[in-house]
Amino acid sequence: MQPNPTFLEQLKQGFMPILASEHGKDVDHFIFLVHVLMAVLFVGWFGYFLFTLFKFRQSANPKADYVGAKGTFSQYAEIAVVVIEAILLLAFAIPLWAKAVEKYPADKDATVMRVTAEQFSWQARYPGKDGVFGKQEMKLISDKNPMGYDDKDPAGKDDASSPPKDIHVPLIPIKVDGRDTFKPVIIHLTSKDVIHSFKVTAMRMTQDCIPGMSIPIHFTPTKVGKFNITCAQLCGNGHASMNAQFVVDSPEDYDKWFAEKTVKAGAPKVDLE
Ligand SMILES: [Cu+2]
Repeated sequence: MQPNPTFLEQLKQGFMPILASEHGKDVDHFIFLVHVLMAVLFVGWFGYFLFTLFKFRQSANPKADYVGAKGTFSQYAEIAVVVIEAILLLAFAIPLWAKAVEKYPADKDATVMRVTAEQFSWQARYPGKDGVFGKQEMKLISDKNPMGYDDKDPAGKDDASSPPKDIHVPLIPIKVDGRDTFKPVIIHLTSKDVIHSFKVTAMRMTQDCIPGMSIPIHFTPTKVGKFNITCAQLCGNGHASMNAQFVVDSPEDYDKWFAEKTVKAGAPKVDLE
């Protein structure tokens, strides 16, 4: 399904973490370019440093020069660095960001879910077969119903919650404009308490979860597997224990997991650890 990686792609993958999302290769390409620039700067400036140590050594310059160096090379080098950084920003970083923002998939073409962060766990909610989440009301919020879901809303009857820290999505092959790809995933992120940050390195994805806000992210997984979720925002004493699993399943495994592990929204709430 995927073309064989070129030598350059293999080289890039060699020092990058496992990649399991479609847009991730653009992120990796960008990180690679930034590292190339950093390598050139490291070697270049270090060479320049050695050159000045040698050229301006005391034995060759017994008397201080009160005017100082008049060469313009370092100024040109600085301008070149600024120009290259501008190119990285304008030609690579901004288009990459624009692509993610503009090509937002429609709900009907995606796996949609909600993930709620809390000290110190994550919980996913799925809309069920109808693809619609149950209504939420501020006045319904209680200890047993922290997100204020309306139990009487028919759209919410088939909503389901997964066990804490266990989040699954199916890997569904689709065709877009004749090209083989997979069904995108949309996750609406929020938090019950403080600011957390949902990070799945394999998906090249990080987004803060902010109390009172629902922030959507989208990406296209490309591999089945278990990937780490980490909290990328220092959120309290248990911050380091917020690691969890983001599992990309084959559609069959996903259906099996969904039937066995998730709890219907109407049933007693799954206790968060
Ligand atoms: Cu956290």
